[in-house]
Amino acid sequence: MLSPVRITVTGAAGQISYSLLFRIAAGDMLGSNQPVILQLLDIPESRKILDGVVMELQDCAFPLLAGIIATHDPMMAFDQTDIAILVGARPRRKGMERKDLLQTNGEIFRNQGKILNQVAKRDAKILVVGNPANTNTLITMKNAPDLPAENFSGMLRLDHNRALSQVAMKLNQPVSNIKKMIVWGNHSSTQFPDLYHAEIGDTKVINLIKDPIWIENYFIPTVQKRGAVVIEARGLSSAASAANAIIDHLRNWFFGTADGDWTTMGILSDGSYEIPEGVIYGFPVICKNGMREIVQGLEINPFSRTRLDAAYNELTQELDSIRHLLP
Ligand code: NAX
Repeated sequence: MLSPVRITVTGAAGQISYSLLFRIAAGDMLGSNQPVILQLLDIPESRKILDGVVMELQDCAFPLLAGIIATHDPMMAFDQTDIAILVGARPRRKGMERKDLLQTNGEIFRNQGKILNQVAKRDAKILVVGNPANTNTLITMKNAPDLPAENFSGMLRLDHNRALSQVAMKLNQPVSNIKKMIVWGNHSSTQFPDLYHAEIGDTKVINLIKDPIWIENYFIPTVQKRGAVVIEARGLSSAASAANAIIDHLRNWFFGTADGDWTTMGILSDGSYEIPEGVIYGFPVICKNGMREIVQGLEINPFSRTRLDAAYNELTQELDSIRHLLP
C-alpha cells in the first residue's frame, strides 16, 4: 500500500471544493491505488459548512481517504503538504473594482505563501485557482522563496477545456481527437485561446474549420467570456467544471501529458515567446516525470502577437498594483 499523499484544499467550504473533494477522495486525481489525507482550510465564518462537508466525506466511506483535517489555521492546513490547491478567495462584490479584489485576495495569498514556505514539504506542488489566479500565483510563489518556482502554477485549464469543447462541437468530433490547444496569457477576458496549432490527426484544425470569422467573432469571445455566461445562467460561477479542470491540471502535472499533445498552465514567464520574465502566464507545456516545460518554437502570427501582448500588458498592470505584497 502506498503511503498517503497530503492534499491541502483552501476554500474547502466553497462551491468548487464541493465538486472537488469527493473526486479527489474517490481517486480521480491521483489514481485508484493512492491513499490521500485531505487538509481542509476555510475561515472561521465558514466552519459550520465545512463541518457539513467533512460529515459527507465521512459518509462516503471512501477506501482511499486516509484522514481529514478541517481547520481555519493555515499552519495546520499546510503542514507537510504534498499538494496545495489554493481555491479560497473572496468573491468580487457589487461595486468592488478589480484592483480592490487584487488587493484583498493578494493579502490572502501573501500570507499563505509565507506559511507554505515554512511548513509545506520542500517538493510540494502548488496550484492557485482563486482569482485573479495568475497574479495570486505570483504573490504566493514570491512569498515562498524556499520552495522551487517550478512547483507553482496558476489555473488556465478550465479555459483550455472550454476551448477544446467549442472546437469539438464545431467539428462534430470527440474532444479526445483534438490536440495541441493553447490558451495564452491571463485567466481573464484578455486570454487568447489559440487554435492555430491545434490538430486532429495530421490535419490542422484551422484547415478543417476554414472560417476565420467564426474563430474571431465566435470561438475566441465565447471562450473568453464563458465564465460570465455561466454566472448569468446559473446565478453562480463555474464550479464542477472548475473542479474538473483542477483534476486535469494536477493529473497531467503528476502523470505527464500524452505523447503528441500538450496542455496549458499558468507558469512563470522565462522570456519564451517574447513574454518578458516575471509574470505568471498561460503557456503550452509538456509535463513529464512531475516536471513541465514550455513548448518552444511555435510560430506566432501577427494576429496572435497582438493578443499575447495584450494579456501581458494586463498582467503587468496587475503586478503594479500588488508590488507591495511581494517581498
Ligand atoms: P466560494 O465563494 O463558493 O468559496 C470560496 C471559499 O473560500 C469560501 O468557503 C470562503 O469562506 C473561503 N475563503 C475565503 N477567504 C479564505 C481564506 N483566507 N482562507 C481560506 N478560505 C477562504 O467560491 P468558489 O466558487 O469556490 O470559487 C473560489 C475561487 O475560484 C474564486 O476566487 C473564483 O473566482 C475562482 N475561480 C477560478 C477559476 C480559474 O479557472 N482559475 C474558475 C472558477 C472560479 O471562478
